Amino acid sequence: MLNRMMGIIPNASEHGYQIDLMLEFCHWFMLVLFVGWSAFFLLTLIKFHRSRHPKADYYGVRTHASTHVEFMVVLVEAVLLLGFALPLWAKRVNDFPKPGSNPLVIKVIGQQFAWTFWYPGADGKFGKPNPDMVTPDDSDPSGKDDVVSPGELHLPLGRPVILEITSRDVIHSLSLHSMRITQDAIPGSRFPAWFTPIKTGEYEIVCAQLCGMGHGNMKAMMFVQTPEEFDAWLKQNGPQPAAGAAPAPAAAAPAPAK
Ligand SMILES: [Cu+2]
Repeated sequence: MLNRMMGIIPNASEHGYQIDLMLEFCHWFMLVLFVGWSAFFLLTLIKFHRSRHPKADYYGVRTHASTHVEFMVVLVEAVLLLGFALPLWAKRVNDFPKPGSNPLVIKVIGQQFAWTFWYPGADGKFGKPNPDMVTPDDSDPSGKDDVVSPGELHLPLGRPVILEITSRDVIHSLSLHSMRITQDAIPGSRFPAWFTPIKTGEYEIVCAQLCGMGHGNMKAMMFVQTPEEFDAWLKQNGPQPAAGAAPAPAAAAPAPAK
């Protein structure tokens, strides 16, 4: 409830509800602390006003109540950290989808001020990139079927996705709010992030790291589609048969060995 009041957008990933649960808990806890400390502050203003205590008492507090309250706050924070935050984080960094679960691996390249998404194509292998990092080198055959999609991240519903995130220039941060995923894009490094989309739809992608004058416009779109729609999109954007080529393979010359 508090999450919604704070304007959080609906979750669209498998693990997202756990993060939302933790956020909700955090918000309630902060609300309790805010009300508690504010009441205490007002109480001290009234109770220790100069008109009531013209002479300072240098001895101070004589009960242990505040120690107990502090201990409870530390305890709740420890539960938040050890019970929610660390297990969630451990799952993000340790439990990467096994090859058997057929994860879709996509390279993500950030630059001032755009995102490029690179799919490995049917062979499942990324081609060698040119020095510009966002176009495949023609000399590498495994890059022939790659799909490079500037500004549009298309994902199939229900299939685990591993994003390998890097940057061409300065530090950016890929933020998929609806997937509850944010990962810095750092030049010279490739950081993976994974999630499973569970809701079809169109979502906004933004840069979460102040990266220059155009940072606010560094947006892209994410489309979660049914697997059929996704395959159709990939095919449409993949290598097209050369114009005029015979579609029937029967009479065609044997394909060159790979
Ligand atoms: Cu950026």
